[in-house]
Amino acid sequence: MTGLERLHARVWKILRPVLPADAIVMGDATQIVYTGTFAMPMEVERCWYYSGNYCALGPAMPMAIGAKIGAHIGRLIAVAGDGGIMFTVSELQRRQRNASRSRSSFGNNDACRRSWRE
Ligand SMILES: Cc1ncc(C[n+]2csc(CCOP(=O)(O)OP(=O)(O)O)c2C)c(N)n1
Repeated sequence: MTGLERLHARVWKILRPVLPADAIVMGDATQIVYTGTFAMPMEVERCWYYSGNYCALGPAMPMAIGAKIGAHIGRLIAVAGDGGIMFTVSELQRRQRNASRSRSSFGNNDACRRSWRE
């Protein structure tokens, strides 16, 4: 693992015991989620989601809100980078109104701004 992957793996290691086994993780196309695909131990089926097939930025927050409201999922987190969340940042307002018990984490590693500037 690279140094960054080790750091991300530590985050997942801290998160795992504080999340119920059936908690859902909605991941965006972001480095910490890529690491989570092999570093986050998921014991219950259909609890780990990320846009791996098309690698689209932005679906984590809308998917989390949809699961919370539509499927009444109990514990759920959305994990998105600072670039990915900007695709759906207005969804935060909807979350506040309709799904305020969900949690989200946005990692700002400045990589998007750097790549868009180059
Ligand atoms: C809709 C869409 N636009 C552009 C991309 C290309 N893309 C993939 S990852 C990425 C950067 C994501 O940055 P951030 O959310 O900050 O996550 P990081 O990987 O830096 O942790 C970009 C622009 C994409 N996958 N989907």
